[in-house]
Amino acid sequence: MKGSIIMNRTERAFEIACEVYREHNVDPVKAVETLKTIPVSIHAWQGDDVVGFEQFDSALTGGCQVTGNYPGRARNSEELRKDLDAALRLIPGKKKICLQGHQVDRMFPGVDRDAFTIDNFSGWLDWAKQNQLGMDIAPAFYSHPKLDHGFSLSHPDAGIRKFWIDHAVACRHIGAEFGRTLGTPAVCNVWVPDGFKDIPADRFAPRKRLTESLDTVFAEKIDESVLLDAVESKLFGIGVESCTIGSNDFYLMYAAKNNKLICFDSGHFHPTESIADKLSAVIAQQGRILLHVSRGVRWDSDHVILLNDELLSIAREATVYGYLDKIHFCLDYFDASINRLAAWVIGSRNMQKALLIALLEPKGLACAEENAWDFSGRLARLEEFKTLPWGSIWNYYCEQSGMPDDYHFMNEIRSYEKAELLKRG
Ligand code: RNT
Ligand code: ZN
Repeated sequence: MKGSIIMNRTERAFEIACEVYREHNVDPVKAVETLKTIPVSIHAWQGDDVVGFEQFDSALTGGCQVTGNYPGRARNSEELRKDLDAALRLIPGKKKICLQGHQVDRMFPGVDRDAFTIDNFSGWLDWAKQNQLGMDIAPAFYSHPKLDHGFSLSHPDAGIRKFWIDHAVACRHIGAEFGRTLGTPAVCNVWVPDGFKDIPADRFAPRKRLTESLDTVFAEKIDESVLLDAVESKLFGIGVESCTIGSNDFYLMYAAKNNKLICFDSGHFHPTESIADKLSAVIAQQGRILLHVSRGVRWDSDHVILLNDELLSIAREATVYGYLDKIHFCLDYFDASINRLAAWVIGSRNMQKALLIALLEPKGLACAEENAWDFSGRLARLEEFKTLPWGSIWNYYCEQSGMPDDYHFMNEIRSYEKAELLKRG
């Protein structure tokens, strides 16, 4: 770009922004190069409203739900891949796709979730290979008649537990196959909706059963070069307000003892509790973290993520200490009241913007003031960082990646909506 005679506006703004950052001892080119290497796993379930493609009417059996009826929900895996293709054209950077265990490509007579194999997901595998995408997976412990009274892995009945254990094992095998074929490990995340609406008489027995079920699910050792296991906690959900069996304390202990990834979902904690502070706490002592990046609003945990303080602090804490390789980013929200591609694109771009802002932070300056106990100076510094010209670096990055900037991407989404989504019944 330096050698070219005429620079366009984006390039001119980028050059000026680079001057400002260099004054702060930050190399924006390096920040962009790092950003390009951070995989963000995009949650396929925004596209089908977490309904899955098993072709039986399972949506109302509970455990996980979406609100809204915006036209264009993907009704099968081909439609979903088509929608993802269109969304991915508007999301810069390195991407993976995360599937729920019921977003099958095809069904076979008599084969239920407990016996799914890679053959149920072969279309996904071919597509991922063609598009050089990594894949992640999460067993779907909801929207199925075997979710009885809202219980799966911690259900008192051994037969029901076995069904869900087998589903989780099936998903681990499918994940391992994704990992092997695509050359990047698949993250397989276990989240169960089990819990009580009202105050239980016995919190211990279901937690003991959940521990035992998880031990069985993870009994088979699978090489971490192809599969990484994660477990996800939650404070409460609709219908399980009084007790969630898989609480944060439960899974934090489980992950630490069994060397699994703990999954922190930003919508799964008390509203004043931020997951950003948890990252250094876990990594200072042990391993790795899966982030489910989401946004809680009152009792819902799944709104499209915004470029707000919460997201900025998560990205900051994930990037600035040099342990980025220990953090896995997966988006997890579903809004069926807006265009689903817009939901994907806006949220994914916000994730990437937050990461870029974090990578551009003149960390050394604030740290020097902190180390000298100059907390007033540190405060002034951190506030100053907020007005640094990261937007010019972002626009340049989009242009370099052949993507429209934030001002223009909705045009593409509107055309796709007209050409494709509005035609779906
Ligand atoms: C639910 C959990 C879980 C789900 C997905 C669809 O509260 O966050 O991760 O969002 O399984
Ligand atoms: Zn989640």
